[in-house]
Amino acid sequence: MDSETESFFESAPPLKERDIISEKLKQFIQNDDTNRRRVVCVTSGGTTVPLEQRCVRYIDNFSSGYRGAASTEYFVKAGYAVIFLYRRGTCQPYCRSLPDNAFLECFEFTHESNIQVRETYSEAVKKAIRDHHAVVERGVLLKLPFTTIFEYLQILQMIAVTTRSLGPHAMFYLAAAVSDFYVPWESMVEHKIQSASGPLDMRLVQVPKMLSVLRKKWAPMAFFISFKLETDIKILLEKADMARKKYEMHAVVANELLTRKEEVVVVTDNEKIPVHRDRSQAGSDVESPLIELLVGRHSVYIKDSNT
Ligand code: PAZ
Repeated sequence: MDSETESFFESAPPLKERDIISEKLKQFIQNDDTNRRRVVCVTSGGTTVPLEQRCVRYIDNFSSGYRGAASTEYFVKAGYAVIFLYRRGTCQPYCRSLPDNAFLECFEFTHESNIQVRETYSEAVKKAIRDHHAVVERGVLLKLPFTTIFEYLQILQMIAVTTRSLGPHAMFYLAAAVSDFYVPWESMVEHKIQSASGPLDMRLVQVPKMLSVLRKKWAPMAFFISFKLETDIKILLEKADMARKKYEMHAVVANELLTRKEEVVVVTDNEKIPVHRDRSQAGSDVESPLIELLVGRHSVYIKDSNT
């Protein structure tokens, strides 16, 4: 690890439940007698940057976690076991077709004051429960929540180190929107910042580029997909390709903020492949063809690694 990365981890607040997470991860990986199961770590949602140690205020970003939740469903369908590293409170797999306040909207009282599912939501609720129960029973989904940039990177490191034994069968699908700047723990005030002190003057430092360490040191055999988001379409593909080369990603998925649910471009070493939602199908999403494409590329990678 370079010195910036080391000092990030050394100064980060200790991860709560580190031992429990470590045990869950070990069991999840061992839950495979053939050791040939494909495992993908899907990261989802945005990391926060706390401004106070006893955090009242924080910097956040827009990510809803839809991409990660939808992709998780398609990876499970394709036979993968999924470690879903997600931001607390963001979109969850198998709940996408339910309303935000599903608990209140989907249910109603019967005449006998029991609870029943409203007719309009009946099929969506049944499907969500059926699909979710199936993955729980098969033990193919491990959900690990994070809130801050500190939690996210510490858990990601644990996942990488634990899945190393899977070699090329492990995939990282890094859809989370990760903060570029943060306040180091030791330079953060302990208590709530007081507005009476006048304008806020605060220095944010750059988050060390963990993709390099993740790819080269923590999980050197795994298959890596990262994401590049821009709001200016003119620089998107160039930036995606730069990231691919710099971090030696197997592919970078380029997307633009406003059209991210309609189309993405998968940038590899010799191609730029546009992937669209099937607009002729109501309720279709871009994640379905995207995961199909990436699963195919991962198969080739595994085959090539074994020869
Ligand atoms: O979470 P969401 O579905 O609202 O958005 C997905 C996304 C745009 C966060 C993801 O596709 C992505 O680009 N993640 C990486 C963002 C970045 O460049 O840091």
